[in-house]
Amino acid sequence: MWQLTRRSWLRATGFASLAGGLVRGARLAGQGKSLAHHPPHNAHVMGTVGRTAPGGFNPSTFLRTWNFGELPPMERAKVYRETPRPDGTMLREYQIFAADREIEIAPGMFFPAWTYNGQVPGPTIRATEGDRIRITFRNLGTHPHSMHFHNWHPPAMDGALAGQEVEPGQTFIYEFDADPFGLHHYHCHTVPLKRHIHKGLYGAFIIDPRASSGSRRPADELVMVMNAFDTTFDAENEVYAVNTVANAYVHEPIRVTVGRLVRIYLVNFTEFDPINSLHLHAMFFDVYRTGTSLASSERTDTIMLCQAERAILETTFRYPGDFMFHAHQTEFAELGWVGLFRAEAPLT
Ligand SMILES: [Cu+2]
Repeated sequence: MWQLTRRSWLRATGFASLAGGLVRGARLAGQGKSLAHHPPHNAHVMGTVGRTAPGGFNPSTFLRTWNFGELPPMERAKVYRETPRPDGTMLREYQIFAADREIEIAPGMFFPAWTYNGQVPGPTIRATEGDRIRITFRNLGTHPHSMHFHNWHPPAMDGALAGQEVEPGQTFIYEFDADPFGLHHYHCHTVPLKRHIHKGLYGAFIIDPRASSGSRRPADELVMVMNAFDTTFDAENEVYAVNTVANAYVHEPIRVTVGRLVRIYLVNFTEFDPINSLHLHAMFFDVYRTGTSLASSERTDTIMLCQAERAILETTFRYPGDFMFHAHQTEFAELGWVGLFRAEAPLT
């Protein structure tokens, strides 16, 4: 069993060798293969050694995926369907299930998660303002769960009120209109809430403005959910990340193009810490808090969000090269919440 506390973890591993702690403390993914034999790459930044197993959750794919766009058409049709309606809006139908699953949060390090559709964060749901959303939610897990959306909806669809837990083996259909436009999210609202959220039951929910509300400029769009994992069950996190896997974007930098607008959908689902933040090196970005306005409220290089807060960030890379981004609670960064953008000149 995992014995390090967060503080002893920090003492044991230090700034540049988180991987040592991971290798010591974690079950190894590879059979008989020591991760410690791999030379640390990107050793100039703090990080983990090795990669998570292929075939599992891929943070790079997750970044640019919504409405199950990563799946082959036949597979996608089993979980997502869109039907045009006479008024020009869309009926969007989703199949979402809750299931217990061990997930890999750093190379060789597993966390007993509760998931939506087997992944943490859950699938990103995306609609246009005015669309109708219908979600068939099946609880295949071992505890009561629900889906609680942050948007306008009638109380019967809240997923948080007495009697709205969905028992194991049961199904509930959530149905509501996509309103208001903005960056929202969903999460389980079963008590004890902090445990149900922390175990992994949350996801991003994007509502694009309808034409009459205006539009956002075309951009390279990225979904980033800040999260963390308490691997010792002492209500303190040992591993921090954006999109679950510690240091994932150090090992596989997010490739962006110089001169092209980048839009980040940033959601904070960190449990046990009051806030989380994102700082982008050498650049500034425009902030649209909750995404409910098309006018930016702020231009900065650091944004702080409490749990369930979210913001759309827009920026354009001026220079080619690597740009670090991380939580500016530096302790979080040292425990996995750091990544890189790799900006490349556009193809001519
Ligand atoms: Cu739950």
